[in-house]
Amino acid sequence: MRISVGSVVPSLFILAFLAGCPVAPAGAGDAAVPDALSGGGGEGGSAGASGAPGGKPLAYGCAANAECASGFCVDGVCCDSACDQQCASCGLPGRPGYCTGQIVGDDLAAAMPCTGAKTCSLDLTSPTIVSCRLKNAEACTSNAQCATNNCATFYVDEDNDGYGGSATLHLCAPVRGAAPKGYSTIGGDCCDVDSLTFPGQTAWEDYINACGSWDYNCDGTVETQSPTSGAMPPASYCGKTVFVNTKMGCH
Ligand SMILES: [Ca+2]
Ligand SMILES: [Ca+2]
Repeated sequence: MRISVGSVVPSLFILAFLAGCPVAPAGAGDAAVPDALSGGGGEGGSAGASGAPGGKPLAYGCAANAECASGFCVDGVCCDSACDQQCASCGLPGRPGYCTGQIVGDDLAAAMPCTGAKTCSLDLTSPTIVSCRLKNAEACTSNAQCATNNCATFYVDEDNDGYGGSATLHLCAPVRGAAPKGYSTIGGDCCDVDSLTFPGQTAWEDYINACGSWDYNCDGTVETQSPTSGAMPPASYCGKTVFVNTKMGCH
């Protein structure tokens, strides 16, 4: 039995989503499901549709194909097909006995298991409906590769001030998910080795930062005295030229 998507997908998709019930998959990953899969004998044995099936109806518990009237024992229940496509299951809640697309979790019982770095998911960007894609924290280059449909950019935050510098990492992540330890979702840190220098910093320091700059708030402007109190660097900086040829004043 072929699992098709066809014109019923939109309504099935909505119903399944509301009920927490998966919808029919288009096939193994992004590939079509071959008709020949339906005669393949499932997981529990070799009796198959052409053998001498037992009498158990769909959804009844089983350990071998021969126990089922359908000839297919899949995921521990008598199934309406071999159901060995990637991200398809016959044991999902609400649909036992019927081969159904699996939109969450690993699929270990498939001709091409979906596990390890990947997991089953809804593919909102293509008509495939279900597909095997990268788990969270796996490196990615595009949203479509991720089970969450989100390939996030994280910025290396070396000084742990909440703002990352120019170095980035792209990982699959939940939408608006938190950054891994050592990273930030916000970039723009012009001195990522000084935790007192970051975008939006309002506290002015009377000493040059670890990058040799007086641009303490990363706005591209050098502040050689406090914009609020007018305080200036200590006398030890008097007359010295620091950062982009800015000669410090004396006081
Ligand atoms: Ca930082
Ligand atoms: Ca500045």
